Amino acid sequence: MFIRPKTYLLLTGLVFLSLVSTAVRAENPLSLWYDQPAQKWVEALPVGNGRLGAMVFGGVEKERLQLNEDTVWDGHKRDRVNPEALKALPQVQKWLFEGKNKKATELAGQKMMGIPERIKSYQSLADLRLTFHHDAKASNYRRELDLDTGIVRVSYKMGTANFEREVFAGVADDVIVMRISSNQPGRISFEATLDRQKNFETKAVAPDKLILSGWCDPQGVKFEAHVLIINEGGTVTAQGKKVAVKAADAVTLLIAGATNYQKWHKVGGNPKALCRDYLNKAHKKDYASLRGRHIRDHQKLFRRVTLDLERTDVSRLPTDERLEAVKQGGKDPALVALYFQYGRYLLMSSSRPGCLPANLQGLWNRHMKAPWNSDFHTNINLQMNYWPAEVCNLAECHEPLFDFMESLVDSGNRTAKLHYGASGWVVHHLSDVWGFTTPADGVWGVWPMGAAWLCQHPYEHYLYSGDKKFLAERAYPLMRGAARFLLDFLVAVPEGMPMAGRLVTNPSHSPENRFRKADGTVSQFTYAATMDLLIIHDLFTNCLEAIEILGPNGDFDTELCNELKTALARLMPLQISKKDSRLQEWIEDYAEPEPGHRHMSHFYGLHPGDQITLSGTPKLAAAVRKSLEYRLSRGGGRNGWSRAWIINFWSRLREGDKAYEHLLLLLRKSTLSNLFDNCPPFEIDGNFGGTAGIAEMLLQSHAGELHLLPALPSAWPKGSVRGLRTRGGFEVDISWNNGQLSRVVIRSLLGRVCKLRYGTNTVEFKTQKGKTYRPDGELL
Ligand code: FUC
Repeated sequence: MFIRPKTYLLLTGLVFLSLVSTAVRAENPLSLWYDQPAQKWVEALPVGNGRLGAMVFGGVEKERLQLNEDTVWDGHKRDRVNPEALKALPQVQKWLFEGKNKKATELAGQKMMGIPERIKSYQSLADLRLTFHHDAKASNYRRELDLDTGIVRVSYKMGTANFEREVFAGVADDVIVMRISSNQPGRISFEATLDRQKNFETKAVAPDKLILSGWCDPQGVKFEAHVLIINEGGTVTAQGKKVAVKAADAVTLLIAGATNYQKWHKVGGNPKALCRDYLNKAHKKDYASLRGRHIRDHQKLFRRVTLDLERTDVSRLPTDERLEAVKQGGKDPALVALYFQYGRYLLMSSSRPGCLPANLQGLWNRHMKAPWNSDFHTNINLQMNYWPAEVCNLAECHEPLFDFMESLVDSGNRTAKLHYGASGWVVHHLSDVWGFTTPADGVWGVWPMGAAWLCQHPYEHYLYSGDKKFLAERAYPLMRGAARFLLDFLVAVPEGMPMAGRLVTNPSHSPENRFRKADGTVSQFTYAATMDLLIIHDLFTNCLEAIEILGPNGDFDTELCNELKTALARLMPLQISKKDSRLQEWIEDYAEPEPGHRHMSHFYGLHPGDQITLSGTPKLAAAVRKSLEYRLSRGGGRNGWSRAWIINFWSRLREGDKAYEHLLLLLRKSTLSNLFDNCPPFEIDGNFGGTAGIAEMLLQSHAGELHLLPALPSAWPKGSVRGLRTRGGFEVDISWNNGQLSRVVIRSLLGRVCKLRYGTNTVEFKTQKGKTYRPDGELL
């Protein structure tokens, strides 16, 4: 086996004392690297092209590529509506208004849940295992993921021979490519197999080809994985379920995966033919050309943004040791830059046009029954996955989310009609690839706000791109349908109650949180949770804006426009506690059994919404701040995604040092050695929320102006960021020194007026599309 070089980081307090080893070799600031193979799945390194992905372990004698294809989902299409739901609704609503929460909960549990109320899991496709015949011990081992090329590389030495492996997932060729080479001829010998935990068959169908075929559900997904092994020199032979390579000079493996899944209601594809086709096409190109095409595709997106934060001695260590050093109090701002770029890499690798959106684990999942089924949770997680998409200049990676939303509309219409007697479309707190839109997992799944929250995303895509065709043809129809549902769903508070006549949601939840009533009973189920009001305000005001853009003469969708305005005027106002001035999470100032709860749903108006801003609504901003401080003082932020959200909150409150404190906590407490987010267990939302939070510290554009360095922490006195994007269509480069802005470059993509803020200084100027501006003189 390889010999692990001893790399010990000795820290006395914060003073870095000594460093031994090969560690100092790492100079690529965009590389995650390690001096040992992955022992566990959460140490392996991910590659992906949106649809097809692998976790690469890099073992010297035993290599493992755990493979994923994004449509390998258990279950099948079925009608999930509950025919009794609508009948139960009025009674549930009545009891909730009367404070009979327990009775309402029982009835909703019996009558309002989807049938069945559980969904099935996203699953692993297969494992490709290579067993090498090595005759010596390895030294100089190194395993790395180079974010700039999107290639995982493993290298080691045996005697005088150097060995190298490269793995990438090409977008254009839609296969995973692995190249194994040595600087000495005839040194590569290994056996390859494919397997999986269940429901599969595997065989070598030719001397150089392995196939695994499997299924998730007899009525659902069937899939195949094909591996073509192309040897240069030596021999390749089939031996039962194995392919054996002997004494080759170099070997290229082409790995294809496909399923019969076509749409949420259609499984007519032919995985065998698809895999063959992928391999035939890829086989026509040599390794250099496949690699070149991959790097070109990758860099086209990846290189749009750079972030430079200062490197320290710690920055030269392997990534796991850097993380450990930060856990021990070491300073490594450049690790934050790496984490940020890794977030962009992960989004590019798990969400490309034409594929499914990034799920709870992005694309990478080794389980047959994953934690939370590795599904699409719509009460924070799926949305968080896409927070970095626009600002981090990866707008096309946002597209799978819009396709997915459109795929839910038919089913969402049916659920709206049969569960609520409403028009429009509804999604509850989670979904799958089979059009699941009904309440799941228990009464707290009766949260009909998922579609409305998701609708923020296509509208944001419009705000960044200014693409009116997209707004008219895709964003607005989705938004309109979700708003239509809510207009029908909103009910007036009955006469005799405080706030009678105000419009509220009923039933309602503040996602996953509970409250204690004056009589001591604990419930989750209520009416008018604050988050609902914030989401509704967000959606309705966005719809009104869109109506104005699409019909500047006031002649577009006038009926809906009037309904939205009337409803907004009657919507229940937000409540600030008379006891302690916090923004209330519920309509009543309930006590909280878990005051440090991971969800902070009532801060939605601060982020990701924009109803609450420091300058626009200072009183509400102060109330949110109080609630946030209270949440944190009671242990809030324990989960990765929850911590990531806190970074965004503090950034919006322009508290750079506090945002940074939580960014450090995200790294220290919720990050695995391969920099995957640890919810726990691994969940990718925290990576994306953290990445968005870093962008939010450097640039904001939600309040009608481009705010430069709104939450720059004192820990980053010097740095630069290039290529972030803003609402209104600008691309921005910012440099700073001694904690002060030193340079700003604005590229105008739409020719709009640019309003800039730095601290208390502001400047406003007209721009021309395609032109670049350097207004720093006016801001400093
Ligand atoms: C929600 C969260 C959990 C987890 C799950 C996927 O239920 O409260 O922490 O993220 O989604």
